[in-house]
Amino acid sequence: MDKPLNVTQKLIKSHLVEGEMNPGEEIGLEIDQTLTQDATGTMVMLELEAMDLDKAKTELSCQYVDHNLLQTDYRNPDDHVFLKSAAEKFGIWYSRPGNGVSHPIHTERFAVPGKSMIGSDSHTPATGSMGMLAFGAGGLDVAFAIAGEPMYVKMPEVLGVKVTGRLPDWVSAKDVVLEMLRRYDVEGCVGKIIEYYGPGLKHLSTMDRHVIANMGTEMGATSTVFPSDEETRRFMKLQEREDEWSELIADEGAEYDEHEELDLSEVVPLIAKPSSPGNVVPVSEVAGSEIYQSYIGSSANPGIRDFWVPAQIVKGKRVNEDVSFDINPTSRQVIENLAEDGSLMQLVQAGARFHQAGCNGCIGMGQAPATGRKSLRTVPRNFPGRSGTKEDEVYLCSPETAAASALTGKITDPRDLEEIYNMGYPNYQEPNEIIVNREMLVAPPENGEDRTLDKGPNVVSLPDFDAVDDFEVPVLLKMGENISTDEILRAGADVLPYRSNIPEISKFAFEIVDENFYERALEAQDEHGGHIVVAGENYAQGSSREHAAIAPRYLGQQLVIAKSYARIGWQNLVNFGILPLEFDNEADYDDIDQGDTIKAENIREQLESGHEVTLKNVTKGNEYTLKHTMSERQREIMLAGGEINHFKQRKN
Ligand code: MIC
Repeated sequence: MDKPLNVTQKLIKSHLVEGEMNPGEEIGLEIDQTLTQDATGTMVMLELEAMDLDKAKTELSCQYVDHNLLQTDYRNPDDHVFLKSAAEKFGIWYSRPGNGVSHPIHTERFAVPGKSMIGSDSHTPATGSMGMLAFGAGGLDVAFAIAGEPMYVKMPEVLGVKVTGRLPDWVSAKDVVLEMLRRYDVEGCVGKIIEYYGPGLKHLSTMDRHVIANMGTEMGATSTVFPSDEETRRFMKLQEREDEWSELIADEGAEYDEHEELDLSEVVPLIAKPSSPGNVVPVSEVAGSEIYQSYIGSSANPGIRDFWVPAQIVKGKRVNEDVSFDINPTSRQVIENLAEDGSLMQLVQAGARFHQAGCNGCIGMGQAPATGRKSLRTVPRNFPGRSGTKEDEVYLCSPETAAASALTGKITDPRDLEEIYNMGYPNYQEPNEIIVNREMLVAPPENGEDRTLDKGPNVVSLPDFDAVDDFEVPVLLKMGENISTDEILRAGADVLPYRSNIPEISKFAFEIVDENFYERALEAQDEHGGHIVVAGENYAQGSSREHAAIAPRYLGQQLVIAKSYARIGWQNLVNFGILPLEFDNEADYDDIDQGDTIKAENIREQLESGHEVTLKNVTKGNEYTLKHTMSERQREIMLAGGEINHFKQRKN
């Protein structure tokens, strides 16, 4: 008899086109669906153009416009127009600006149990809430998937989390994932897929599972997977898609590489302090601090219940006069349902500032907090400066905690509402019918291949990059642990409009770490032909934005030496020909300083011959033997100067 399989193994096995399912080995997976959002999607469409693609080869691809929604000049709207033309040309669905956040909409409208997907957004694993195998990836990997190529990833280990019990009052799915973050921090699940199973799952709705799968990314996980069970069926029926449901559960006796147990009844209200999602403590530990903002919404708390519960909490009351109570509805569908059930009125009457459906302030596209003030948000991450305010103080919490704190003006454990307002916990019962809205999802035309792309002046084609060669360049930065892509190339309303313009966006590279980085990089490029940077563990964690590799590469970055890397960030470096080397020992990291000159000799031969590279520190007179974990296929990509050059070579 065949070995019993868990859900992750079943999903991988049914999509495996290259390699063996041995943890750590590179495997190739067939991809059924793709998701792109506007802030990364413009680059994906430019990449498809560079690859001369005629039509998407996937079963379904959808381009969402949810990030760059502010229209303070022509740039963002030009991108929207460009994306619609590209969606038509390449045969891709188009979710119009204002329709809402990609991940929950994809889960509601398109996700199908048993299918695979990659998306140019790190939170793509959210659809793992429905028994899908979904990965976040850099734009170029998504472009290749749209072109029908496999996705390559190191075969992950599977961390099985057995869920028991039932959540207490005032505690919700966000607290569950914060509990996981408390245990695993931001790098504890690198190289793993988290699979949830067990009797407790029946008390978690699909949108609760979405919250948990969405933020698995914050632990560095390759993905998160839930089974497709009766709850999935109920959800799909509610979304008028029951016919697309099928069961996908682990076999009796299936095993996991690692084990964890989570008793829902023991979870308490939790909060991640500034400025890392892994900085988790009980809300009670920080209760009492005054806040400036309470912000509800985003892909990390997208369900109707995530607005309904706060609406019940603030109903008939007024939020504190010093609090900006920002409500960011997930989608038009959510707005319609909140209007129908009265929540919208309750929120507005309590003082809510209602924004359009989309990601908005989650990536600093508006709603930046005031200087030195605390902002409580239900969003997935709080890396430094991401909100748009340089020295921000963003806390991540549940909608319950955000609503309670909006009322009192101080960080408040929602359980205290029972005493303060004599209030019982508003338990949400999802109705048997909801309003389903498909109106702003535009289906691709049958034959759009001849459509010309509508490119505004800010949509600039990708620059060409040279193949890797010997160098002698300065170390421009020596950084510490857990440097996020928000620090490498920040978000914010002033930067995001340049996502389709590499020369312009490169001016913001590493600005959070060093304000003068851009000028120093230009100088190093002129004088030495480039530069390198050094970092600690988990380099390039966080978002999937490939701009965090392309912009430094455009400024002459040859290589990064780090203690370790986040998966997507590492892959993006390889895709764009920046060599990702790893320290073999702590002493070498300690030895190397900002300003040192590093020399690489016979680098091509060194790469061809194995997994070690020796570099010389000319300033100190030392040599370092460093490692890399690229597969043979990736070494070829690196030698070609990146994936696009490699693709062109393969075609000729
Ligand atoms: C994020 O949450 O960091 C983002 C903004 O959605 C990113 C994508 C981006 O930078 O455009 C992500 O998660 O990948």
